[in-house]
Amino acid sequence: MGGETIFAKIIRREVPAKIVYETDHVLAFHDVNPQAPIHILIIPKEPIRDLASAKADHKELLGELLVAVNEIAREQGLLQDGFRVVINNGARAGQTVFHLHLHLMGGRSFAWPPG
Ligand code: DGP
Repeated sequence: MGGETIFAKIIRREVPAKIVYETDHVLAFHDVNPQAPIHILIIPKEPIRDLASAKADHKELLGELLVAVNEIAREQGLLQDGFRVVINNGARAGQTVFHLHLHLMGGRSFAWPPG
């Protein structure tokens, strides 16, 4: 249910995005509405609606997403300074695009708890 999202169009290059990383299964690009000096979205190419929809079959893919975060954080020079990784699951948690994505943010300090 729900149809495809803007991220499906980005994967197909029908909507432009500043892509920073791509493998067979994963794509990463700058967030159009950045909440930090560096704010990158890491997504599976497979249109999984949210984290809660991921199955045991997605174990390898979920691992690939975190490996991608790590590589991108290094490429963006964030390892020394620290960075934050966020998944919003569901509208109440702030999810607005229903295609699983990880937010990688860095270049500033972050409060905890996040509010
Ligand atoms: P979330 O609220 O967790 O669902 O995050 C969705 C993010 O997606 C939000 O930070 C803004 C970003 N976003 C929405 N539409 C586009 C788009 O067309 N291009 C890019 N690059 N980012 C988008």
